[in-house]
Amino acid sequence: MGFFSHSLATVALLFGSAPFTSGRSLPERHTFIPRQATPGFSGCSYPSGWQSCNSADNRGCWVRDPSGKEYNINSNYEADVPSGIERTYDIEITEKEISPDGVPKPLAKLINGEYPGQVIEGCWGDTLIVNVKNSLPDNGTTIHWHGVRQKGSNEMDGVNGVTMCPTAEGDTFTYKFRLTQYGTSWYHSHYSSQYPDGVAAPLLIHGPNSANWDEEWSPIIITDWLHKSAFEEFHKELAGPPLPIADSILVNGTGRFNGGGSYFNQKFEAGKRYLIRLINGSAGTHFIFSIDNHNLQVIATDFVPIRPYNTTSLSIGIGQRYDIIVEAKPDTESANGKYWLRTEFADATTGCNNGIAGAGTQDLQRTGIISYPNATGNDDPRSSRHAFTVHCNEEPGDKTIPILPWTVSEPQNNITRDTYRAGLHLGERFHGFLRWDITSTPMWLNFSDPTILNLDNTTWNPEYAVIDYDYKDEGGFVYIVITSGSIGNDTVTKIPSFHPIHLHGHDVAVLAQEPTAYDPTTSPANFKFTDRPRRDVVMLPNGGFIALAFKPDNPGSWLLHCHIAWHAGSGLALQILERQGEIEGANGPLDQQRQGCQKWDAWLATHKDVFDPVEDQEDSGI
Ligand SMILES: *[C@@H]1O[C@H](CO)[C@@H](O)[C@H](O)[C@H]1NC(C)=O
Ligand SMILES: *[C@@H]1O[C@H](CO)[C@@H](O)[C@H](O)[C@H]1NC(C)=O
Ligand SMILES: *[C@@H]1O[C@H](CO)[C@@H](O)[C@H](O)[C@H]1NC(C)=O
Ligand SMILES: *[C@@H]1O[C@H](CO)[C@@H](O)[C@H](O)[C@H]1NC(C)=O
Ligand SMILES: *[C@@H]1O[C@H](CO)[C@@H](O)[C@H](O)[C@H]1NC(C)=O
Ligand SMILES: *[C@@H]1O[C@H](CO)[C@@H](O)[C@H](O)[C@H]1NC(C)=O
Ligand SMILES: *[C@@H]1O[C@H](CO)[C@@H](O)[C@H](O)[C@H]1NC(C)=O
Ligand SMILES: *[C@@H]1O[C@H](CO)[C@@H](O)[C@H](O)[C@H]1NC(C)=O
Ligand SMILES: *[C@@H]1O[C@H](CO)[C@@H](O)[C@H](O)[C@H]1NC(C)=O
Ligand SMILES: [Cu+2]
Repeated sequence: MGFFSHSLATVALLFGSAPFTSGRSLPERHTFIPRQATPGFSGCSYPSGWQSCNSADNRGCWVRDPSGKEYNINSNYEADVPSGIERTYDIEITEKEISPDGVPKPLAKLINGEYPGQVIEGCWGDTLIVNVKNSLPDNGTTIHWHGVRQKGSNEMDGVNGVTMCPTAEGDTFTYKFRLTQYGTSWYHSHYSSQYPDGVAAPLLIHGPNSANWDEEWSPIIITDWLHKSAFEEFHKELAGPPLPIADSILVNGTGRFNGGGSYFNQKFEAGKRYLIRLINGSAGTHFIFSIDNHNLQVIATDFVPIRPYNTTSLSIGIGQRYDIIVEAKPDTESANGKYWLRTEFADATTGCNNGIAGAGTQDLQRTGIISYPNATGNDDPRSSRHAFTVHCNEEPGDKTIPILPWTVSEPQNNITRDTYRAGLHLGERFHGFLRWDITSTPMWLNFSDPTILNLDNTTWNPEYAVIDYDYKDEGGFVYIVITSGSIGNDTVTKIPSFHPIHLHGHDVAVLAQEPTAYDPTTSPANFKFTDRPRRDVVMLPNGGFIALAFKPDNPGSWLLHCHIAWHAGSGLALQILERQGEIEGANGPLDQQRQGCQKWDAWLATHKDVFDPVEDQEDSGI
């Protein structure tokens, strides 16, 4: 529903006694900006006297406090956030058979019984409280809130072996954190190969946008989908080739396989501008999104609003999000009022990950249908594809400029020390197999022994891949260089590939993203420092390198990993241990972690037949 169709309800809410569905009455607050009816979400709520300034013609404005101060698209959300409410959700992880593409998957692991799981919605400035109950018979679980800054709440980051033990069967973990950013993201399990089996859902934080729109869609997760268990498929990553390969593509939980299943369906009305939020929730596949005959106006990369730019196709890496606005304007090229929505992926010839059976076949690329009111019959769209090349490169860095760019200063750290090689580590088997890594050794965590309960340590098990980052907030930026494969005279050979690199607890500015080999002496001279793209997942080009900058302002142990589930499981991850001495003071108490670990250990002790860590662990744990 658009803003205007809601405006009567908005007025009623502003002047009535604002109902608030969490069951608590908050008479001192007003509820406004109600959006589409996601269960459990009743609109945004700010203190009495605050006014919404958001409308179809002014999406840049959000709220105005009684003094007239605006929170808008130009507000520095890193420093100043409106005063939201506490919002509580309950979710349960269960196992159930589903058939999203017509083929049954027996042991899908689901959030509240659905794939994708329910949208968790909040508003800029809110605090989310999410009770996550694990009802899986054979697995622990954790939930990671992808891209959420978690400033001062590292213990809510949801990474087993790092910030908590897995939540045991029957146990509940309560995540609580502040939403200082706004925009589109997702939440997913960080327990081994669990998210590709279904534990993933959109996370939507309402706030201003950098261009105007009339109506919005609920966020859509685009993903590759496996008919078999992802835990089973992961074996291929270790023992292959052949490597893990998905069976179909799902758009918002709908897909087709061998003529069965169905297309994603949505409607457009001429002249309306639609806000569409795209999330790449794949395990191994990079997609190019397009809609025949329509332009895409891109307004955000991950949680970062950008200066709008137009394109006909959008390359989205795993874990990345793009918010786009599409203006509906049917033309005579489609005689039956319907247009294809396409999610294409590159085949092996491009050097991209070839994650889906039948890559390049047309049927797989056409995954959705956009219909106009005059659409007729049950026939397929007759529209034709925009001309564009399929590749897995990032959108060009000179296009994705943040509304509030950072100006990156000299690094505090020694970038020679902090240059990491991501690749398939040749010459040595780790836990029985060749593996992907990014430090000297693949990550291998003990679920029962999270980093966060070892904060007195001065030395670390090398398999925890802990890197000490003891830098001061006031000292400016810290840089990280990541190369795809080994470089120069490295003694260890690592095989290069594309990797979507995700850092927890931070956004990173991209100082360089090059397809050419890194040279420690000459490459840094070409780093760029102004108007740089900023996000939380950055594509590392095959055989090239990226240089990233972040602010060391968030004490905690933050995972940095490849978001291809198979590579992360293999070991391609490290921990940025930021300001170790301040972690306990800056974050909340760890009682929940200690209790959760006791329950996990008790579950393990009685479930050795299901999972014996000594006998059965085969992946990094994440
Ligand atoms: C998780 O559950 C799957 C079955 O769905 C099983 O194959 C796998 O071994 C379990 N893994 C762990 C680490 O608990
Ligand atoms: C995605 O699927 C959900 C559940 O079926 C539905 O409520 C929602 O409207 C869909 N979103 C879009 C954009 O189609
Ligand atoms: C998702 O990311 C993967 C890996 O980067 C990529 O292969 C796939 O094409 C992406 N999907 C979309 C819809 O862009
Ligand atoms: C980009 O697309 C939007 C929405 O379709 C349109 O209003 C705008 O004029 C376009 N901008 C350019 C530079 O073409
Ligand atoms: C639907 O409307 C568009 C213009 O609004 C027109 O170009 C198209 O031919 C119409 N299609 C049908 C089936 O009437
Ligand atoms: C930076 O780190 C490298 C590699 O660890 C080391 O050889 C070099 O001496 C360091 N430079 C400075 C200025 O500390
Ligand atoms: C994992 O850590 C726990 C707790 O420190 C310890 O008891 C257990 O022996 C460790 N497991 C392995 C396989 O090292
Ligand atoms: C913490 O230090 C102890 C003692 O040196 C060591 O045994 C343990 O492995 C360390 N923990 C981690 C997670 O590295
Ligand atoms: C590799 O080592 C050789 C011999 O020591 C040296 O001449 C060359 O500069 C080194 N190359 C790089 C890229 O460091
Ligand atoms: Cu990877």
